[in-house]
Order: sequence, then structure tokens, then C-alpha cells
Amino acid sequence: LVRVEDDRTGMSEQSLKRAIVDNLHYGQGKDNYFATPYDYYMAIARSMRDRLIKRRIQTARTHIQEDSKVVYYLSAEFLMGRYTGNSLINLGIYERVRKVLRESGLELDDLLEKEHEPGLGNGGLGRLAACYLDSLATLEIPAVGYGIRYEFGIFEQEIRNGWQAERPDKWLSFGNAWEVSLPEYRTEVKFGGHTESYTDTKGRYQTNWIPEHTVFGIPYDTPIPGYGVNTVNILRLWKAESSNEFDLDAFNAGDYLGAVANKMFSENISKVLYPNDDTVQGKELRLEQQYFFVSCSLQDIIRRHIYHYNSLDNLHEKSAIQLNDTHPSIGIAELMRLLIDVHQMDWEQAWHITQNCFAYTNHTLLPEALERWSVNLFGRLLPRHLEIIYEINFRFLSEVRKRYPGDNERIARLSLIEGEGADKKVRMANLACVGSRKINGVAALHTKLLQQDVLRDFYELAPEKFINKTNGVTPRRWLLLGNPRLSNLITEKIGEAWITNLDELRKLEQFADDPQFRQTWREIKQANKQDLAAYIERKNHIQVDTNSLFDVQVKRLHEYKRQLLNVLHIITLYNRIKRNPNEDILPRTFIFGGKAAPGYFIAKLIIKLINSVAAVVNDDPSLEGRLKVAFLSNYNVSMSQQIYAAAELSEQISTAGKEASGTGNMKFALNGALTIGTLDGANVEIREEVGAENFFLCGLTTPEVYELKAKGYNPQEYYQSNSELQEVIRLIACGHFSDGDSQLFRPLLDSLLYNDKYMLFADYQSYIDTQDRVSQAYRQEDNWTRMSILNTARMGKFSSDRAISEYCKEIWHVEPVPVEFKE
Ligand code: 26Q
Repeated sequence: LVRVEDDRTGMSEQSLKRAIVDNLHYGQGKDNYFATPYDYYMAIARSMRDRLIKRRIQTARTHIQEDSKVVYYLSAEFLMGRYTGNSLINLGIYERVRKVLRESGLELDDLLEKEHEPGLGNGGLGRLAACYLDSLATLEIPAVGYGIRYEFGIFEQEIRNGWQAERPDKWLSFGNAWEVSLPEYRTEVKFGGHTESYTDTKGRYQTNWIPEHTVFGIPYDTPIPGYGVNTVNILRLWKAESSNEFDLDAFNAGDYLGAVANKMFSENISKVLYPNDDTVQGKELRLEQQYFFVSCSLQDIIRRHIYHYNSLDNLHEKSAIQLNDTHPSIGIAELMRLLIDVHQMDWEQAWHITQNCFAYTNHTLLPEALERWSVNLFGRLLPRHLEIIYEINFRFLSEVRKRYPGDNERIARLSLIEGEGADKKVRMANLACVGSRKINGVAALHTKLLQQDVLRDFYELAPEKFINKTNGVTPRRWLLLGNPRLSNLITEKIGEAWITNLDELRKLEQFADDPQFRQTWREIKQANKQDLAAYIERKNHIQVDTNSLFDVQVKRLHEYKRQLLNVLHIITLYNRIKRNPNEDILPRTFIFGGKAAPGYFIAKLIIKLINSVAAVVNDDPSLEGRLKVAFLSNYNVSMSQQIYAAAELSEQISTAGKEASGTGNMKFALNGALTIGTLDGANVEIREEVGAENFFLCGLTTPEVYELKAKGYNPQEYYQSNSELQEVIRLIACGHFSDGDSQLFRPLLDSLLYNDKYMLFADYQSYIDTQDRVSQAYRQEDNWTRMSILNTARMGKFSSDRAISEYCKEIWHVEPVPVEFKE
């Protein structure tokens, strides 16, 4: 029986084959004589995009027909990872396309690696946004992700002589098969200038903003398919372009340089992603970026809402706008401005709508990561918004004063404006709290600490606004795509329901004591380790023993994450072997990966130390078969998929009370790695789920950290009484890892010995003891495997589907909208 299918939609082997050949010819202009692997990749990507576009159109039509409420996820970062493999998975045709290509002598997995990963985020926050888009589509929730189409994403990291060097990420230079630009929906954004007030003919008080610059935002859409459903949502990213009219005016007035300057101002805005996470500097361009994408997005939301409903009165009934941290929180003032100045609404109604549209997710406990903009800069760039923020603040503080008469300190803490005189600041977290209906932390401990600490005054004022939403990760990318061997085994045993209902993994518990199953489980980890070992050999020229324990810490470099504590452990083992060459040490391979913010000197010095220790350890014949250290350069989403699949020990050792949640911790455990970790962020909940006996706990608890700090923490007390620790520090200090240079790592040692803000010394012994327990446990192969199986089996809670279902019910009040698909 022959089925007639469109080459752009058909799912049969024949249609897929024809589609790929068609896209190779007419998309890339090549036949199989001239085609490079990249051309084939592009042809596959376009063939998938065609299939998704068809579903996207059907999805959009359905959402309009049903007057659906829509979730708008505003985020300065989306760390999507490669699209093509994920789209094959979510369309359910990965194996079929692989087979079709094999028949032509092509290897799908090799071709997929040609895709340049869109690195439009720094780390956890951006990747969370990506997992949430996957779950929103899979749960059939109408949703749009809004962000910035950075021309340069997160920098490419190179290691030169042990140091991090940065190179620009030119991800667009060979074209992007996944995006579609929509110049007809370009949106104008104003900057600078001044405001003028007047009374209109109806006696209404009006404000006019006369800007200094105007910029266009051009939307670029990428389809976001759900798994096993017809829903295809979109990620809409804005590119900044100059507004030609403005340039022409300037040209005509003879101001050539002025016109060019304006063009440069405009095109700068979406040029580059800021590579800092968890520390903020009040840079003007960053505020321009934030306002740019938020204004474009809100105007886009309003345009479509009016087109559909012909009124803005019900905007909050049909839209839920989520603020991914404070980065888009200027949206609160911008929506007020659009409703009042542009759409002539009165303040009370506009405020009611605004407060009921927005909700705010906080991702940090570090005070240095809270965004504060100088009032001066703010007023220069966004004069109208500063007026609106003052008005919001005036009304808000009047209410606060009624509630707490005379409590001036509290009022000062709640105020949207901090300080006096010249260095006044706008507090974006306070703006986000006042303008939102719900405020959430990203793990149970984090939400509790927000309530007690960082946002305590807001919690006391409006406890009903606070809610916890423990993070989750998508099982499609982080198990099905990233670990096909394990996925196949799981599906063989318990069926494929786990892919969209991760609690199903519990059914694996029944096999935890089955010798045959354990054996297979081990063989799969072993095969994944071999793949990673081959990668390490190719990239780092280090031969690692695949029978050694793969001990992995991959995440952004930051002092609070304590990669340095991990290094202290490595040197401790090194010293033990040097002291006693016959010491029976469990063979380990220490694997590191992660980028440091380019201006973060101490983080870069930690990378240099890791590479310096690696150079000494890996070259020492007496350590052969015992210790190896590898720092994998340019850690990104694609690399991480391979690493999680091969990891056996997951290092989650932040100082308690500092890591808001962590999400890497979830990806490791889902792939059967055991965790060594502190009671921080979501580690607490992971331990609860997998069972304390299947988790290696170490370090102080948050209350103990606070207590120690309060009574005056002195690292010397720990140092003086710990000879093994002294030996470690002395070895670094004498230049053993730096060709005799005793000064190179001085800044690290001084910070540990005389300050130790993140209490590494306080946790050192506990960490070492726990690592010794890990070594013993690993030797009991059968029990280790059992613990590994139980970790995977009990990770159901950490699916982003669970997290997103909770957001839908408790924050956004949205329901699934099934999409029918007719070819
Ligand atoms: C802000 C202003 C100016 C420049 C940069 C920034 C900026 C950018 C990115 C500030 C913070 C970030 C990223 C923060 C982040 O990734 N936080 C992590 O979020 C994860 C998801 O909730 C958590 O799991 C992590 O614990 C948290 O550190």
C-alpha cells in the first residue's frame, strides 16, 4: 500500500528520506557528491523544522479558537543545547531517521554533532528556562519563551598553559537552520530623552516620553515541540536593529556621524550575553538589554491580545507572565507605562492588571547577586519608568506605613529605592515582589531562607504570595537523548511511560536486587565511561582507567561551589600515596568542567590550580592506575549530556545556604550517579527521595554555618589542628604544583587561611571522611550498583514536568490545551 505524503510533513521512512534529499538540494544547494557532513546536518534540521512548523500552525490556531490563557516565560537567558536531536526525540522518529541515513551510509549521531549549540545562557538559570519550555510543550500548555537573540552567546573556553582564555562564540556564522525571522512583527523600543506632562482635551493628565534613541526589535522564532503530542510552542528571541527613519533624519540633517552612532547604539544591544552569573555590575548596556527584550515582548503580548479580544481589560485573565529572576523585572514598570501612557488606562486598573499578570522566581541567596541600578543611570536611560517606579513606591509605602506606623527601618528596607543622595539605587527584587502576585524560590530550603532572610520583610507583609517550586529537569534531554543505553534498558523493563511520567521509574526498584539486572546496569555505565574516556583521550591526551571511579564536578566556577575543596581532597590522596607508596587507594578519575566569568580572578586561578595539579598527578608514574585529573575545556550542554551518562560520583559540595537549588545534581542522580553533597539547595530533597543510605552527606548544615559565622569563624582553628590539611596547604604553598613558584597560588591560600568566606576548612575533615566512605562503598560493587539503581528509580520528583504542573496549578492557573493534528 502506497501512502501519499507531503515531503514536508510525512513521517514514513520514504517521506523522511525524500525530505532530507529535498532539503539538501534546495536548502543547501548540494547533491551527495558535494555535500559535507554539515550540509547533511542542515538538511536533517530543516526536515525536522518543516514538520514542526506544520504542527506549530495547528497549535497557534487551536490556542486562538479556544481563547486559551497563555504563559509567557521572560528570561534573559535560554540555554537550549542542540535542537536537532531533541526534535527527533520529541517527534518520536530518532530511530527511524537513523535507519534511513544508515541505508545511505550516513551516521546520524555524527551528523548531529555538527550543530553549533546555541549557548544563550550562563548556566543553571538559562538551562532551567530550556527545561521548562520542553515541559510546557509536553504538557500541552500554551506558552511563549521570550528572550534575546544574542549574536555572541557564552564565550568559548580554551585552556592555554592551564589558564582559561575566552574566545567569542560565533554561533550564527554558518547559519541557523532552526529560526524563522518575522520582520513584519518588528517592535519599536525607546531609550533616553525626557518626559513632558500635559492635560489632554478630556482633562486627563498625560505624560509624553520624548526619547533620545529608538531601536527596532526583530523577532526570531524557534519551534519548541512537546514529546509525543502535537503541541509546538515557540521561543521568540529579539534582535536589535537600528530604526532607519531615525538614521535618515540624521543623514538629511547632515549629521553623518550622529546617524552612524545611533546605528551602533542600536546594534550593540543584542550583541553579546553577559558572561557573569551570581555577581552583578551596574552596566548600562545590561539594563538596555533587559529593557529592550522586555519592552518588545510586552508590546508583542499586548498587540496579539488586542487583536484577539479588542480590549485590555481581561489581559490578566488570559496571560501569566513569569519573571525568571529580576532580569526582566523592569517589565512591571513597562506594563504600567504601556497601559497608562499608550492605552489610556487609569492607574488603579493598570496596577490591578499588572499585579495579576506577573509572578517572580528568585534564583539566588547571594547578596552580591541582587540587582540594583543607580537611580542616576536609570533616570537617564528610562526617565518615564523612574517616574512610574517612584509612584509605585509612594503608593506602596503609604500602605506599609499604615500597617507599621513609625517603623522607619522596616519602611526603608521595603522601599524600592535604596540610600540617599547621589548613590541612590533602584532595588529590582523589591520591584519584582511588589508587582507580582506570587514569589517563588527554587528548592524547599531556598524558599525557607528567602522567607527568613533575603525577602523577610516582604514575607511578613504578604506571606500568601510566597510559594516553593523545587526545580526540575527534562527527562527527554537528560535521560532519553543523553543516555540511550540506559533509556533502552529502562524501557525494556518497565515500558516507556517514564518518559512523560517520571514517577514510573519507581518500578525499577524491584530489579535493584536482581543480579542479572545489576550486571547489565554496570555494563551500561561501563560503556558510557568508555565513550567519555575516548573523548578525554582525544581532547586532553590523558589516558584514564575506565575501572576507576569517575568522580565528577561540572558547573560554573564559583567560590561558593567549592571546586577548591575537591582539589584539597585530590592533594590529600596524593600525599597519602607519597607518604606510603603501598597505601591501598581506590583508583579515581577526577573530572572537572566549567567556565569562570572572565573578570573573576579567583575562579580563574582555581582553574589554573586544577590544571596544575592535573599536570603533576597525570605525569607521575607512581600514580599510574590510581589517580588521574582531567579538566575538560568548554563545558556546555552537549558535553554535559555525555558526562552525566558516564558519571559515578556527583560532587555537590557548596557551602550550606548558598546554592539556591542546583539542577546538575538532579541530572547526575537521574543517570545513576551517587551524590556526595552538603545539605544545600535541592540536595536536601534529593537525599529525602533517594534515602539517606543512598547519599553521601558531608559538611555543616545551614544553621551551623550561620551559628559559626555569628560566633566568629576562624579558619586557623581548623588549620592548626589538622595535620593532613596543613600538609596539603604547604604543598601548594611551596610551589609543588607551580614549578617552584610559591607566589602563584598565594591569593587562594591567603583567602583560605585568613578569611575563608565559604568555610572550606570547616568542612574539610567531614568531606575527606565522607570521601573515604565513598571509596569503601565503591569497592562493594554489588551494593554500589544497587544504590545507583535506587537513585535513578527515585528521581521522579525532579522531572520538570512535575515542577511545571505545579506552576500551572498554583501560580499561572492554566490548563492543557490538546492540539489535534491532521496532515
Ligand atoms: C545579572 C545582572 C548583570 C549581569 C548578569 C546577571 C546574572 C546573570 C545570570 C545574574 C545571575 C545569573 C544566573 C544565575 C543562576 O544561574 N542561578 C542558578 O539558578 C539555578 C536555577 O534555579 C539554580 O539551580 C542555581 O542554584 C542558581 O545558582
